[in-house]
Amino acid sequence: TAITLIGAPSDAGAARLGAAMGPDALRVAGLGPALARLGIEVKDLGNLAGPPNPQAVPTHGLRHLDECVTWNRAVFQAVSDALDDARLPIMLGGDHQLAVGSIGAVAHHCHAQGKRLHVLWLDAHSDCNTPELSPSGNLHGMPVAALYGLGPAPLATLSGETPALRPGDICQIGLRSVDDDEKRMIQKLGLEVYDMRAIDELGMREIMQRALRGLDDGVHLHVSFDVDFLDPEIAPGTGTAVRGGVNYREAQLCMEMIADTGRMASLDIVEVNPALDLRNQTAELVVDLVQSLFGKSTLARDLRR
Ligand code: DIR
Ligand code: MN
Ligand code: MN
Ligand code: MN
Repeated sequence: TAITLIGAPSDAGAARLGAAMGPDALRVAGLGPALARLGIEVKDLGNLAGPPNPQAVPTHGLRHLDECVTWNRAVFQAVSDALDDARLPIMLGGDHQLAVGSIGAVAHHCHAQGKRLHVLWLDAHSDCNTPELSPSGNLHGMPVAALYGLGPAPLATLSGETPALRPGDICQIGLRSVDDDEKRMIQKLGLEVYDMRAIDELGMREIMQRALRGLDDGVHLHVSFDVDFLDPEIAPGTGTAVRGGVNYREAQLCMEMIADTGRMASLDIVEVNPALDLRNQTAELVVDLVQSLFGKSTLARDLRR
């Protein structure tokens, strides 16, 4: 694999400012060199350009739609270009609404290549609100609905594959904050969800075995990693931290089991907010975990090809 890092410094979809500094916090924490040390070729495209956060109030159930659409179009293009060059794109957010562009590009690519898309959504939240359902109006709570063709048309149709995702294409892990209407949406969309209770009851190993079932070589695995998946005690630098998240060992096992499949072909790292962090520890933790995601392990292992 060869990796392309794509910085997408936008926090227009979030409640709080600061996630726009996420790509640079990850660079300061040494993401590119850490991957290069694993023997992977890494190209950093730097940051995409886009509109600033207007800090407006919500209208018609959402805010900053035009800005978010512009950012997602830029992400869609950059991720598409990387995939066309047979490279593995890592989209560095920025807030999670940018996954509309990145996963849209991946869905488009899979359609063209005859691959089946499987998305692992690691998050404290389900992100399947629509403007009608959302209590906040923040678009980072809506990307999953948009990828299922719901919500504002410019986002729902952004990839040209509408819907970009179909039932069974996504599996969500780590949820512990879901709005009341969102619970119904999870059922309506038929999302496969493993919340924190499931992780408590079954353990991360069993959850990951279920989440990674059936990944043959016809599957493109996309991982969308919202860092609020992690417990705020270890990852405080994020805008909507929720207590009771995934701990360090669970996170490592999660990443290692994904690496063992050898199927991950694209990645989002979103919602790192250095303005809320302590000495960049969240970005540093993410770099550590992403090394495991790309195959770093304590012992030599035969599992991986
Ligand atoms: C909440 C929070 N469900 C909302 N969502 C977040 O605003 O829709 N997603 N933080 O990452
Ligand atoms: Mn999210
Ligand atoms: Mn989240
Ligand atoms: Mn699937």
